[in-house]
Amino acid sequence: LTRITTLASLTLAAGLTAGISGAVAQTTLTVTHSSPADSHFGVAAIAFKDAIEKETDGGINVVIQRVDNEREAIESTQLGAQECAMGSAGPLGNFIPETRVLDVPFLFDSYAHARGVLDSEIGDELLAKFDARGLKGVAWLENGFRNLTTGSKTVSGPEDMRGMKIRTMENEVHMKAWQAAGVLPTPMAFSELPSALQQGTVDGQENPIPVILSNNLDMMQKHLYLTRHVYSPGILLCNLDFFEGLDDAGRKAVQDGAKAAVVANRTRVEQDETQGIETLRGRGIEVVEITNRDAFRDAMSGANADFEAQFGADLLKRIRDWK
Ligand code: EAX
Repeated sequence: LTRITTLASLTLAAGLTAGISGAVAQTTLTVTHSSPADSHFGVAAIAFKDAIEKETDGGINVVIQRVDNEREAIESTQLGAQECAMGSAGPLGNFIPETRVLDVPFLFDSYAHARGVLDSEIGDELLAKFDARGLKGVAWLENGFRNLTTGSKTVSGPEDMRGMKIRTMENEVHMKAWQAAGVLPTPMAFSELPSALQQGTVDGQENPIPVILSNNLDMMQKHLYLTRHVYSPGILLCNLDFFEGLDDAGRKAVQDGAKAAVVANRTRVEQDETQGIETLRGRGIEVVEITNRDAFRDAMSGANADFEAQFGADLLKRIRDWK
């Protein structure tokens, strides 16, 4: 009798387990980003989640989490403590050095140029480098062209930037280019920026319109110069073992989710680049169009020989000439 009871309860327990986990096991995918929900990365995360959950009928449950530090989010994805991360590609070169080529100032002329390169085999070749570092490069997102903002100091040409302390991302290509222009680059995580601006530890910072807008950086700065000095890609990456551990349908759902994220992200960047600039102007920051953009290009070009040595003149030319 005892034995029969045991068998019956084992069967019952097995049945319950199957019942709880459903017909197909549910997988949780946590994706982090460091921007407000109402931003170019916030809407991308929501599009990613909605598309994946719909396609897998809830088989993959996507949890969106906001974190402070983009570099730490990549690290934690690499270690498998979280499944995926999205955000600016600013700290990415510290993990996948080959991607640093994209950070060269004045490399891209327009959004169409940058998107064209990232969507081409050049972008795919770079994504393929992630595997060797335990990461799956799922898709290139977009942060946008970066613009200079300052507090009390004003800038009418690049010579006015000499000696200024400008907060940069933890990105050595950006830092080298600023140094070439005589700026004192001050790298720090984005989460440290508001207090650095408020306390006057730095004279200014540089970020794309979607970032300035969604984080209200105009409240801490007086002047916005539309320098568009460097294109800042975004990235969606996942832990490689996690991605490869999914079945075919799961991997396809993540890739389709990424496509939806790219569309939502780019659409929002475009909207911010038009209406967003007007919103900023209306809120009171001085918005200055740059007519001498070539002078800024020349001022930052002192590091170009270094970049050619580091990335190869051929690759740089291939990107610059991309049609
Ligand atoms: O992800 O660190 C930065 O300046 C980034 O552009 C920002 O956090 C958006």
